[in-house]
Amino acid sequence: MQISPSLLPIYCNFVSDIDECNTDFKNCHQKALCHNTQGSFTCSCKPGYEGDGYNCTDDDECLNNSHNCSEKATCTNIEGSFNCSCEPGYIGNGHNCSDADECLHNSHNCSENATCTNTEGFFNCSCRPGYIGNGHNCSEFSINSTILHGNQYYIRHLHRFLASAPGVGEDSSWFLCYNTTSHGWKAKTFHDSCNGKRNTVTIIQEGQ
Ligand SMILES: [Ca+2]
Ligand SMILES: [Ca+2]
Repeated sequence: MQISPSLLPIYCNFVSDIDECNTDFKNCHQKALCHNTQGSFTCSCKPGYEGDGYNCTDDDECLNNSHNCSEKATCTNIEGSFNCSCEPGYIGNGHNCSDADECLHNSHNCSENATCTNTEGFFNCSCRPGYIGNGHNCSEFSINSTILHGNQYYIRHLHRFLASAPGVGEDSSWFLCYNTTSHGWKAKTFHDSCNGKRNTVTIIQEGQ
C-alpha cells in the first residue's frame, strides 16, 4: 500500500522545558550564573569567584597570581575583582606602568641649585659645580685659598671632589680618616689612618 506523505502521523513532544533560571527552583549561589538546559539547569560562579556554582567565594587574584597587573604595580584584592595601582615612581593604569620622568614633569624635589637626572623608578639630584650638599639642599661653596689662588681649574676640580663630603650627603662616599680633635696632632697617627685611602682632603679651620 502506498501512503500519501500528507497522511503520515505527526508526533510532537508536548513536554516543554521549564527555564529554572527564571524561577525560584534554582539554587545557584548569589554570586553564580544560572544556565538553563533542556530539562534542567547548571550553575557556574561569576567571573572573579571560584567554586562549584552552589558555593562561590571571592577569587584572590593577587594571592594566586591570576591578576594582570604590571610587574611595577601593587595588586589589591577586592570582592569579585582586584585593583592594580602603579608603584611610586611609575605612572599608568596599573596594567601598564612606565617610569615617571620626574625631571621632565618637574615633580622632583631637587634643589634649584642641583641637576636632576631621571632614573628607572626614581631620580637623582646632584649639586651643580660651585654648590655642595646632598642634591636636595645645595649651598654655595666658596673657596678662599692662598694655595689655589684664583686657579679656576683646581677650584672646579675641588668642587667636584667635595660634592659628597662627610656630613652633607646621606650617600656620601667620603669617610673621616683623621680628626685632630679626637686623634691628636700626630703625623704617625695621620699617616696610619689616612695612607692608602685614595684621595684625601685636609680641612683646616680658618685662623688656625
Ligand atoms: Ca578578588
Ligand atoms: Ca624616574
